[in-house]
Amino acid sequence: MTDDRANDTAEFAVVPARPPQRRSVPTRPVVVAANRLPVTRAQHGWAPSPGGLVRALLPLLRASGGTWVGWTGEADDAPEPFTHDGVNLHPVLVTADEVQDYYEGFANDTLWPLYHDALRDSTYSSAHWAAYQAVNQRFADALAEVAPDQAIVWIHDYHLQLVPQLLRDKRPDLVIGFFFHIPFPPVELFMRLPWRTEIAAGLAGCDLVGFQRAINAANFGVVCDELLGRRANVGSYPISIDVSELEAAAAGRATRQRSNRYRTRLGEPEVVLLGVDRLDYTKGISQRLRAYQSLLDDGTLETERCVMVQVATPTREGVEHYQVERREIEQLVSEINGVHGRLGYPAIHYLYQSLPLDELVALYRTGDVMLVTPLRDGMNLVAKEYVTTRLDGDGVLVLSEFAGAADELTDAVLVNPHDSGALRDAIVTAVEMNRHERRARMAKLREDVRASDVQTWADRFLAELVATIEDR
Ligand code: ADQ
Repeated sequence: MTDDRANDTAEFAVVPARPPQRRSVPTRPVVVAANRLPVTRAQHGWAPSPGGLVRALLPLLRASGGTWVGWTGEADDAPEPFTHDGVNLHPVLVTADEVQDYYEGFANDTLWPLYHDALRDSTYSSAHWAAYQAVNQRFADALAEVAPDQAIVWIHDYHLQLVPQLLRDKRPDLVIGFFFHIPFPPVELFMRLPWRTEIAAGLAGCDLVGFQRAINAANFGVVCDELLGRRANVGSYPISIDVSELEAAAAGRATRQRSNRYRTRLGEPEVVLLGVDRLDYTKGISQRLRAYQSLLDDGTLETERCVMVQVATPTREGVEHYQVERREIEQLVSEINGVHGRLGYPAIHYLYQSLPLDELVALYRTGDVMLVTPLRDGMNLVAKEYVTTRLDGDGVLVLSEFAGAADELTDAVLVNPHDSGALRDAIVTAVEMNRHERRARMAKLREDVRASDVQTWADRFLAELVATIEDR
């Protein structure tokens, strides 16, 4: 990399990604169910949770008089239903025991690892299963109570797989859709689950089950066929981000100035390598750090030239696999800095923190090489956020083939992160890529994300869900 990225100030003009139009979206009221409500408790009242999903769905709920059903995120906390910013919110109780057994236990220590290629051993506990059933029943009861006649109910993610059939039994008038944010595993792995038939039957209560990738939909099709002897209505609906929001956050002098300050604080390196993930073993952070370490060890990369920044958001700290992963990452960071750091210039800057959007975006603008190398990921929004914020048209995305985003973002440097040699090669390719190729690839990546934002995703899923009942 020989040219000076920091001096490159030409930026794409920011125009709205898509006019705010509603297409064939439902005339029926929409009710959303997700493990978490779209708000969290703040010092005074409630604050909206960040994220494209919330921004995409709230206008729909507001316009249709619909409701969002979910947990506040705190144990034993179930306030009366309330309205926030024009949207009806219906809290569902999760007790302290259920946080352990339903949330940390069944959802995040049974289903999460199994659905992510069994990257870690799952726990199979009948007490956890009983809590999962109880919470799913509570969600189904709440939905049956709040859903208006003939409403559309859109259920999100692996925490709530039993809800569709439980709800269908109580309310046959409803249109029920489900979206998996995480992968759905191949039948060989799914069959390990002692409660596989109950879960498949729970999902089969839907009119439409949506997945991130076609392969996930096909996996579920096989499971339905083998366990239930029937076909399911499935489709792939790759989720995206709120392009306008991210572009607006990235535009303007404040972001550029912040990014320049970051670069100065990093010691004006020629190349900043960046990783931003939840601290989850599926994200491949330790494999990425080892690849960087080995490139420093053999002198392929030098700290006079490169620096790495890894931001890891605290997550699921009550689950042991996460505690182990954190220890491993922090051990690696300290080994790398111990051997390769210089006074005042660590080889890797590590933050175990969640960052506000303006800082995150400035960091994306500082990262010359973005390393998104999960071992398995439903989609991965960080990859889409990175290219969307690169209004300067520069930057290289290294992207795992095992992230759903790889289906769309084919102009990234694609890599198999299970192959340590390939990971090393991909990093070197990205670091050495010439300016012409960087800009050509980034232009295509930005086009790909702009072509389909989170609103398009929600509109498409709901339109296809409503279409399914015409065949009923
Ligand atoms: P996640 O596994 O949480 O989501 P991802 O898609 O990468 O993964 O989304 C993470 C979000 O958190 C991004 O919006 C990112 O900006 C934000 N984030 C990450 N680190 C942060 C930090 N340190 N500070 C602040 N924000 C941070 C699940 C699935 C994914 C799928 C999404 C959406 O696992 O595969 O893409 O749902 O369907």
